[in-house]
Amino acid sequence: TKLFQSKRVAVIGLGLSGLATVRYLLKHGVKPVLMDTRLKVAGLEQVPADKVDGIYLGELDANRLAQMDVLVVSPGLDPKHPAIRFALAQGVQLIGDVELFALANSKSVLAITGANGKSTVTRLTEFMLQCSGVHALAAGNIGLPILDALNSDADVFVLELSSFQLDTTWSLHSKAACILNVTEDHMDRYGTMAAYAASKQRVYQGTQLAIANQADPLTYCQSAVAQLQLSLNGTEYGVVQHQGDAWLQVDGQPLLAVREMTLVGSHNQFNALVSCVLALQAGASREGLVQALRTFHALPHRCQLVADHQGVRWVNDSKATNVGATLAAIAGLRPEVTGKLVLIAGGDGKGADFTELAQVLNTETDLVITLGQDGPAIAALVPGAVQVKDLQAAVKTAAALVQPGDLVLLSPACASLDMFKNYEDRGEQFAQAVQKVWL
Ligand code: UMA
Ligand code: ADP
Repeated sequence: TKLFQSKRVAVIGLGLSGLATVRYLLKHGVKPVLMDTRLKVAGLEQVPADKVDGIYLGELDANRLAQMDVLVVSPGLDPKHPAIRFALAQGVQLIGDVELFALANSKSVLAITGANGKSTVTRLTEFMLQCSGVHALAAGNIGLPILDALNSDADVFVLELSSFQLDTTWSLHSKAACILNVTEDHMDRYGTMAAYAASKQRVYQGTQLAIANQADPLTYCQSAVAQLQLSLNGTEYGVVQHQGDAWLQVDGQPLLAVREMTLVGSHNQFNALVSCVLALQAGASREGLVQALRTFHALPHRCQLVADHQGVRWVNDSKATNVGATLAAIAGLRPEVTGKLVLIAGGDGKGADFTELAQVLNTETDLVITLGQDGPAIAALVPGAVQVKDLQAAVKTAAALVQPGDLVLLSPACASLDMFKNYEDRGEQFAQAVQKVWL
């Protein structure tokens, strides 16, 4: 931050990470200018107005931005905003909160990105390290702003990084970094898969070990660092037959039986393998890995069982905000369903192409119920799909049709923002609606 003390710094976007950035800069003697495109910003009252160099709400003023030396831009704001582009063309520097973290941090870092599975791998890796007696802390896109994490005395930071955060990061060094998968998401911001994949590739800059997904060439590291391409079929790392059972294999040795893991679905076996490699790289023990895999609590809103009533299971996968996540949830759960699989999907598709869903919806699900802004686009793929006006109606429609052995899965393949506060709100409303149908 000494670098910034004599500079004019603007913090653009005053959400969780923006406010953490303001606290961080103030603590280090930088007096920033604050901006947000919204007219009303929750949490702004926490900012000591007399300590900052002005607060500007509403449409960004290109000339004001051009007078700055550095813009610290929040992940939720597209750096292609015309006012930001104008300032960059005048030579103003663009960074994000992860870059500020990287410039100040001296502890070990593990970096995780991907279209899906980030939060699961981040929490599981943190837990494996903790079970091994290593003081690890998860931060970043998972919720704890990365600059707040700097205040902790953790020895290892396990960072969940979104492509938005990676776009404004240059100096991050990590012991290991992984891209779990690159399936379509955020097309409203990136336009093409190539641009989205290029953003994810930035996680490999400055890492000692790149961890890629063998099944997904877009995750392969393009630069010449040590690289591991993981697959469930691998012999060093994978799932192997041992003592008549399927076991996770780590470093060429069986680690534990897959059925002893609390996480379910083949996508989670892959997540577990990646977490093992990451955690070992930062000092975890094999005993710690085993203990973590046996006791890890699956995160809420990710293929979470919310009710098991009269032989019908209701599963909340509200965090499935893109097509790839919904495909993984269906593939992971279908083998466990003896009766019908009913899918509830739809919401804000963020410009996605849903055609990849068509085949799976027609062959692997028995009924599709759609809602939200892009519900019609999904319904159009499946003859017999039922369109409803809200989540309560979706649950009622499903409840009227299900029989013992059936499973109802909320896995929207879409963001929630057209109808809900966020994906958590959507998942909670689903769980409440499910409880209500039996009253
Ligand atoms: N916004 C404006 N104008 C602004 C700034 C923001 O309208 O000037 C809007 C954004 O479009 C967005 C909202 O405000 O709808 C929040 O944006 P933000 O950048 O202020 O977000 P933060 O509150 O700082 O939260 C961010 C991450 N959010 C985003 O990247 C959108 C959080 O990830 C993260 O947990 C937090 O920092 C702490 O690091 C959430 C997320 O949705 C979970 N991430 C996306 C995803 O996972 O798909 C990328
Ligand atoms: P993220 O933080 O990247 O959104 P989460 O761990 O929260 O990822 O999982 C989100 C959803 O993605 C889950 O609900 C699940 O359906 C799906 N998912 C989880 N892991 C994987 C994976 N390795 N590959 C594909 N889909 C996955």
